[in-house]
Amino acid sequence: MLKLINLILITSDRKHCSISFVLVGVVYTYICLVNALFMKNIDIKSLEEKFQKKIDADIKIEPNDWMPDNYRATLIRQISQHAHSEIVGMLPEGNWITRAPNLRRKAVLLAKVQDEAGHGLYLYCATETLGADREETIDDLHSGKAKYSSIFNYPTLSWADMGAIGWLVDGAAIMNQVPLCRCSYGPYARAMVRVCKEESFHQRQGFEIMTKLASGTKEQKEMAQDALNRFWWPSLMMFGPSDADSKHTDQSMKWKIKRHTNDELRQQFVDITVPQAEMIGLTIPDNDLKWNESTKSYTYGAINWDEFWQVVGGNGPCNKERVDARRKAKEDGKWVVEAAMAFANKRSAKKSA
Ligand code: FAQ
Repeated sequence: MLKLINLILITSDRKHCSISFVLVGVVYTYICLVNALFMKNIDIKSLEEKFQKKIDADIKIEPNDWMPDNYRATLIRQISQHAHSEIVGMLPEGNWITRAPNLRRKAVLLAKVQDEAGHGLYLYCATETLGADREETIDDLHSGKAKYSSIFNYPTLSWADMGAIGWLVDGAAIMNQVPLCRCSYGPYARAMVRVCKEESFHQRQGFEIMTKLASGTKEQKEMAQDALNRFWWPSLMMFGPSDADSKHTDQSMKWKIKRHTNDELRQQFVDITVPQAEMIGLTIPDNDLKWNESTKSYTYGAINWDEFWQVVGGNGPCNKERVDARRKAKEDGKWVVEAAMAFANKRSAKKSA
């Protein structure tokens, strides 16, 4: 660079000399910028390599560790969708608390719905460890920007639906969430351990309701069969699109956020659930369902993916009702937040006085 400046000084008159200096300055700044960008890319590449090595060695990623931006964004999307699902998932069952057939059933259902609220709270906390703002996350649900599980956009028409939700929906949730206990992101994995313990209680209470109804009067058995008919296919859809259409699976598996593909988990769910239905004398509503001796698993009929994408896109039977209920809950609960804040402020003012 100095040689170049010297050459300009020797060979140029005053006017050309200053133009040349400007040009040299521009070229120099450009070279510096390209260099900085190149170095930054090398730095990020080596950080990414170190990060992937940790993942490959099954070392958990913790909130203060370096992580690629897309890993963070994928987790915020998945965990917040999961949190919203727990909270919206309280609505279809909450609808039956006042109509439970006896005190025992009412107490159990109440406890289950409270558990879902707890799951939502752990999961919102997990998104906060990634830098997400809880209020913004919840606003995204209320504005329709954020997704939540498609299953909760179906109505609960009879008491047997409480059985079907516990048995099938919590059953599918466990199938999907047990592997999440080994997710590479520490706070999510740890939250899932407790969530799965509670979900397995939920699954058993649902199966118990179905067993009782299926062995009850003709009307009760019909009610149980009707609930199974309506919840079977939406439960299979809970696992997400088929692997061919799942845009996140490949990367999420490399990062060990997901440990199995959507289709693998769906198949495991079918294989476990079909014998349970047979055991209680109910029929899975699928004419193409048959045991495949060579794969030692069930082949099942075609899933209506058009229905799935309609529901995910906001056009399911209850999408509007669900989001409206959550918005109303926020509005109605404003005074509680204000009272809690006033109390907290008063207490901290007292402490500092
Ligand atoms: N509903 O590329 P993929 C429960 C979206 S909790 C709506 O395959 P990914 C407890 C997906 O977000 C139930 N949207 O995505 C309970 C993505 O959206 P984008 C919830 C869905 O993430 C029981 C796009 O489609 N559980 O039930 C659904 O790799 C009883 C492409 O999909 C969890 O959230 C769906 N079913 O795999 C409560 C578990 N499936 O990016 C009350 C954690 C996919 O285009 C009562 N989540 N999408 O905006 C996961 O394991 C994954 O996120 C999957 C989807 C497997 C759900």
